[in-house]
Amino acid sequence: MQSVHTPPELRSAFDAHFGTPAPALFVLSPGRINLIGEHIDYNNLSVLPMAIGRHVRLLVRPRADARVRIASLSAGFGAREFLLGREIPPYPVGDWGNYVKAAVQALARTHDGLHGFDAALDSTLPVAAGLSSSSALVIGVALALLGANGRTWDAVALAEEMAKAERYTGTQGGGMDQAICAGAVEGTASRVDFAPLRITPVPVPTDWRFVVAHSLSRAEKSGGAQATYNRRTVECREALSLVETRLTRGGSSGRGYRELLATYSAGELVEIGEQVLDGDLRKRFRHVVTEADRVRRAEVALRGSDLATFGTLLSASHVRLRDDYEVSSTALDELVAIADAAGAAGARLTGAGMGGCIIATAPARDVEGVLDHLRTEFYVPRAPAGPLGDHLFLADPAGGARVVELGQ
Ligand code: NG1
Repeated sequence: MQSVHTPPELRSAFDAHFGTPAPALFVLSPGRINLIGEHIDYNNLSVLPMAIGRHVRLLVRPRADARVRIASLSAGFGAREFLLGREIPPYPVGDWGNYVKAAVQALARTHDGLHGFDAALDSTLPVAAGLSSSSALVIGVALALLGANGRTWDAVALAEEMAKAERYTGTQGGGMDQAICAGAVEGTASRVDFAPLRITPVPVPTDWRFVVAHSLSRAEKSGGAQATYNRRTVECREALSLVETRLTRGGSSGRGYRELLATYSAGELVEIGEQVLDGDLRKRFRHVVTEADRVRRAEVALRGSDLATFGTLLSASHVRLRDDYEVSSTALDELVAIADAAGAAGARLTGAGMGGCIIATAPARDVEGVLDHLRTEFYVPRAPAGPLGDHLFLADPAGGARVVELGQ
């Protein structure tokens, strides 16, 4: 039995809500930064995320019945309680409990005879920051349920199942977040390929640093941001279909972006897009095909410890996300500009955008300068509430979600 230090405040919350006996499991489920490959996972194109050492954490006690009770320590979240089953009615749109129900309903459909659990939950990840707190919660709940029932799982299969499951909340997401959360290996980023899902660890050079800086505006996955996100997935499909129709002279080929990129270079596809598409669709298409190419080159740079090339690709990604995909914001652009001017090798928004965080990369010897500039030029004038370390921090490559059995 592995002994582990569980957070005392989480243990107190568990005891206050659920009394004795003590929790039996501790689940740690990481957030992530996406190094590069933004808004292309739902087009089945490869991406390069990295799990970070900030987590959704659950203390869990199995139950003998089908009830799930979960209490969050995060301010304003409260507790949720429902019955496990194959058809679980959702809470109102935007309720955090829907991420819990998403995982539980999906597993109830594929696993017979599951019992529920009681859990206290907290997070060292900022919420709605584009750091995948939602998928960390979904995967964390899945591990809590499987662990409480003594079931085993395969990280890749679970990630695939939970990517579909999370659509219960209304976001038509790709599978990047669930994959990196379930399948990350410490010390590495991962190339994630889709259809079928594959997770290939790529070591991160030990002298590379990744700064995470929050724009102080939330990247809400409900309401307007969710609608924009879902609209982008439709625009990508429309652009693809128009390009394919032209390339096959009206015949329907059923090919995807990946097949197009295997036949044509990104540059050729940009030209084809210019002939076939107008307005927004032309811009969305240009981002997608050039971003896929940047991911491929960024993986080569990462494997070759070539931070200058890697950083240039990150910065180019941000420009396309800002100008073509239109998911940046004034604050995100400002953070990127400050990081660039402070000597970062590259910087870009990470995650879905429309608020949330940027990442900036720099060699270890330069990173203090980047942090200093961000601190003095962005955060000091805005004086955000709470410790600065909640908004500005370094991210190290962490391992995937895990369950620890607690000794009594
Ligand atoms: P975040 O940043 O966690 O909202 C979303 C999607 C990803 C991916 C990115 C953009 C979900 C759960 N996550 O991430 O699949 O499409 O946006 O690259 O939908």
